[in-house]
Amino acid sequence: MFTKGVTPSETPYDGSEFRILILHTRWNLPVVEALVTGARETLLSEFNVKMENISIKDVPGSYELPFAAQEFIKYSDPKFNAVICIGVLIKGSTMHFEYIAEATAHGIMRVGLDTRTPCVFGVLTCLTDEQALERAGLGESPSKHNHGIDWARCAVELAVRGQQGW
Ligand code: DLZ
Repeated sequence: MFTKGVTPSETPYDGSEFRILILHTRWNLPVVEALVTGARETLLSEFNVKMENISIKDVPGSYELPFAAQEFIKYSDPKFNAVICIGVLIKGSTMHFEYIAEATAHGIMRVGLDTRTPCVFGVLTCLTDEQALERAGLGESPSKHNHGIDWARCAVELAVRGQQGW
């Protein structure tokens, strides 16, 4: 079995001067909280981001993530180097899941492109509760993995490369 998630870059990225926003939902909060913790701890321990430079804000559901990210990016001063949008969508018996997942994914991408601030898509789109738990590192299987770790790595890498001018 290969390692789950993104392999850390061979480049030792330094996040010590970065301001990072972790924007998360309150839907499916126990799972979301584990993902937020995974992302925050990785920013602190792997990239030396300062505690006071990590802002954590919440919104009701995943659908709100793109709009809120756009507003925080627009009005924050000093600006954020990257935003990690975290949510958990779990499929129900209606079409709600499909609409929200697609709108959220496209919305987060658009905010990133429009604002030129890296916006990480940290939204799990799961068919079952068990899938969500596994991907937040809370499941029963040996291959469980907290994807918040990957999202933090992604945010810092994109922020560094943005600063260097790609
Ligand atoms: C309505 C809804 C449903 C059914 N499921 C979820 C979910 O699993 N995860 C999530 O983050 N949000 C869900 N929402 C709420 C929507 O994202 C949104 O908050 C509302 O539709 C109000 O715009």
